[in-house]
Order: sequence, then structure tokens, then C-alpha cells
Amino acid sequence: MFCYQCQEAARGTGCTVRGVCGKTDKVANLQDLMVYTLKGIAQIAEKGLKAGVKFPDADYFTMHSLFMTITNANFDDEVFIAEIKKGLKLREEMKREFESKDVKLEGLHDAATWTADSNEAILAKANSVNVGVLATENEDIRSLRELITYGVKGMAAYAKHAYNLGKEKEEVFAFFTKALSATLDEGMSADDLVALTLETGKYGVDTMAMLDAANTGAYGNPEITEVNIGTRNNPAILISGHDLKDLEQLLKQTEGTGVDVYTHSEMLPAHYYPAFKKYDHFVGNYGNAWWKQKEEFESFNGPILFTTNCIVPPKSEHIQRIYTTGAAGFPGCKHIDADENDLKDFSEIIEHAKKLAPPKEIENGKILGGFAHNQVLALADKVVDAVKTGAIKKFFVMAGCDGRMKSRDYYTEFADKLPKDTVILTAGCAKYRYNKLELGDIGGIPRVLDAGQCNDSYSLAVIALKLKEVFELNDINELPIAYNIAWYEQKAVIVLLALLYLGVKNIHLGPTLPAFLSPNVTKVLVDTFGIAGIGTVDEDIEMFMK
Ligand code: FSO
Ligand code: SF4
Repeated sequence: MFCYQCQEAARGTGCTVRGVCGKTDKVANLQDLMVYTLKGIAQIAEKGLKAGVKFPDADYFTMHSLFMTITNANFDDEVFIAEIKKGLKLREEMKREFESKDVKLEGLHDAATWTADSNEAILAKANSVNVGVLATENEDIRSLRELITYGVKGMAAYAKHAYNLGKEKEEVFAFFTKALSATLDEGMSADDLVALTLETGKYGVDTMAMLDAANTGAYGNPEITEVNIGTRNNPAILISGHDLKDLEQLLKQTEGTGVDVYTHSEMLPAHYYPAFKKYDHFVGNYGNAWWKQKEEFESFNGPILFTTNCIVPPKSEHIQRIYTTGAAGFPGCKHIDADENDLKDFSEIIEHAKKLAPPKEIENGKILGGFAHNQVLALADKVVDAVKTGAIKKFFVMAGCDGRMKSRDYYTEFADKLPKDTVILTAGCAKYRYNKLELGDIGGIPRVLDAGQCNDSYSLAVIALKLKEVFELNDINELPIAYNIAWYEQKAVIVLLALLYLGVKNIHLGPTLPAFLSPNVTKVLVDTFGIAGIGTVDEDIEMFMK
């Protein structure tokens, strides 16, 4: 195996024996083969787009399977083998479609032609070097191909959530096809791939806007909310991940059963949506960011439902209380699929919860959030006044992810030491590094404004664009906003590319720069966009406040 797609890549270069995330060599190779197969499907689909033949099944399949390969989403080798088989079958159906139209398919890559007639043959193909990251020898081309692939993976995750709520865009699907197919194209130069990277950012913006419309259309606009972090004395289910449709179904099915529902990690922002406030048994948020789940699942006592990443390979005694759905999966954990009407039956989890003890309280009190674009824009006058009077000197976008590396203490210290006339804008699980600190407010404006999940970084961009308009500036970079972003996995990659596409410059990215950026590609990002890493807290605060 060779994997360097996330921030925790071993030694800052790549995992080669077993993932720091817990992914086995076997699963890593199968994920590579999954992506390789999707690239082959994309190459055929692209020829289809040119010949006027569309493949809606391939669009859906690509989106879902890409999502399965993002960090900490799915650790189940058998699921990947089954999914690859589905991909091969789909690919052959696509070829038959061309034949039936008398269109010749020429110049196909091995990714579009390889076959396997057994699980062993699939595993042998997965183990061969020509399907993985290192198959591309030139390190800059490899770096750009992977940057695009990871961006598209993140985009696929967001597109899938929107899709679950009935929203899809043909152009986004067409871009999956274009981008994945381009990564097989030896004719694409480094410059071409740089241009494609920026285009990936454009579709990242479109996809996040689509997801924002899907979430707010279905559940209303997030509003200022105090979220309880304590517990009650009823049996309960903990729901993690990012999928609001899954949450809605769980809340409906648990209503009146005596079973409470708590959010974990990235599901916390669900409390900000008006539609979920009517459920009395939707009690609060339990615990912290994804990486603390082993201890937190221990004390939670009840069953846990993962709707997406981030899964940490569970202790064996927890496996039977962990359920997965959608793109998430872990061997031994029960997976719940939707029926033909797109409904998921969570009754087994509910019955399971009734037999288990209520959660043990690990903290209490409340945390505040709900500052997505609509809510912040409703407060715009107050915010603009505070900037004009100098009460707020600077905003810090500290969106992104949390992770287990000790070096991430930087973000807690950074938030804590920021001057009191600054405001943090956050989204994603990065917030857990500072959302329980007492950072106070500025004239009633809290110093930490949480917009929501990582995809709600889109909200922060909308807010910035609105402020640019209000202050009549020509450039988003003239605003008193600094960007100090923490990244972990591929959704953060698409968020970053989206911000670059929107013209945001001088983004600081930590705790380390991606292992998949070659020195030359890093140089392009530094020279063109002013991307930089992080230093020490004191030096960085001084630099940002200048
Ligand atoms: Fe966090 Fe995990 Fe939302 Fe990521 S839970 S790290 S960027 O999957 O998706 O922020
Ligand atoms: Fe390593 Fe991250 Fe890949 Fe897991 S996802 S194998 S931790 S680089």
C-alpha cells in the first residue's frame, strides 16, 4: 500500500504498512483499485458525453464509491470487493451501450479494460503497483493528479448528501467524469493539471452551494442555538457523521419510543436547524471531535450510528453497538441500507438502545452555534458597526478538521491567545479545539461563530463576499479576515480548492502541509495564492495582526 491522502500520513510522507487511520494494507489497495476502476468508468463516460450518450447510473455509482474511499469512511474489504465488481459490470454495460449505437471505443486505458473473474483476481490487481498512487512516476504530475482526485472525493461526499435530499447537478456529475478521466490522460501537462485543479475548486463551490440549498431547503436556515452537552437519564442513540437526512429519519423513528438521540462530532450543527428543534428527545451533543470516540463511545453506553466518516477502528467490545449506513462501513458492524423508497429502517438500533444503560455524563453546560450565512447576515448591521467602530479588529477563519496529532494543540492555544477584539469564524470539527473555551463576546457578538459542518465553510465564504459588498471593496482579500485553517481529510481539500477559486489569498494551512504536494506544486500554491503553513502561536498571531 501507499496512501498519503490525509494529514496524518505516516512520517509526513505516506502510510506504507498500515494506515495511521487503521486502514489495512488490503483495504488501502482495494480503495486504490476502486478509484482506478472509477477512472476507467470516467474515461468511457467522457467518450459518451462527446458522443451524446449519458450514463446516469455511472454518475451515481461514481459519487457513492468515491465517497467510500475518503479517509475514515469505510474499512470493509468485502464491501470494496463487491463495489468493484459492480463497477466492472457497470463498465461492461456502458461498453455495450456504445456497441448498440455503433460507436467505436478506442484508446482505452487499462483502468477501463482490466477484468477479474474472482475475488482473488481482484485482490491481485489491487496489489499491483500500476493501480496505486505511485503508478505515476513524475512526482509533480502525481501530486496534481492526486490533488484533483482528493478534491473530487470531497466533492463527491458533499454531492451525495445533497443527492440524498433530492438535489443534484448534471454539471457536477460531468465534472467528476472530466476530472477523473483527465488523471489517466498522459497528454495532460502540469500546466493543464494546475488549470484543472482550479476548475475543481469552481465545482467545489457549486457543490457546497447545492448542499447548502439542500440542507436549508429541507430543514430551514440554521439559527443561533444553545446546544446542551449534558445528558438525561434515558437510553439513547448517538449519531455521527454528516448526513442530515439520516438524522431526520432517526429522529422520526425514535419519537415516542423513550429513546433519546444525541449528536457526535460533525453532527453537532444539526441542532442549529429549525426543523430538528421540535423533537424533545433530541437531547444534545455528546463528546468531541471524531478522534476521541473510543473513550466517548465507552461512556455513552448506547448504540452509535455512523452516517459518514470519521470512524476510528472500534474496540472489539464496541463493534456490536456500532451501526453504519450510506458510504460508511466497518467489518463486523451492522450496515443499514435504504429500501427501494429510500427509507432506512432503524428499528433494530432503537430496540438495541432500549436494552442498554443511559449515557454517562462526561460534561455539562451548553455550547453556542448556528452562525451560518443567513443568521450572520441577519446580524450584519451589528457586525459592520463593530468593525467600523474598531470593536472588532479582525476575523479569523479557523474552519476545517480536528485530528489526533498533538501539534493540533496549536489551535486551542491560538484561539485562546487571540486578542480580545477578534472573532473566530469556524465550521467543521476543527471547532472542538476551542468551542468550549470561555472566549466571551464583543458587544453581544460571540467571539466564536460556528457556521456548522465542514461543508458550511461555504457559509463563511458567503459571509465574506457579503462583507466585501457592504464595505464596497474590490477584492475579498481587502477584508479584515485572516485564514488559519486546519485540515485532515479530502473534504478539507475541496474546501481549500473552493476558497482558492473564490480568490482567497494567504491561507495558512496546518498543522502540516499535505504530503501529496510535491515541492514544485507547493511552490505554485505559494507563489500564486500565498498559501503557507503555520509557525508558533505567538509568531503567527503577531504576523496576522500586523
Ligand atoms: Fe471532521 Fe472527519 Fe467534516 Fe472531515 S469528522 S474530519 S473534513 O471527516 O468531514 O470535519
Ligand atoms: Fe495514512 Fe491517512 Fe491514508 Fe489512512 S488515509 S492510510 S492515515 S494517509
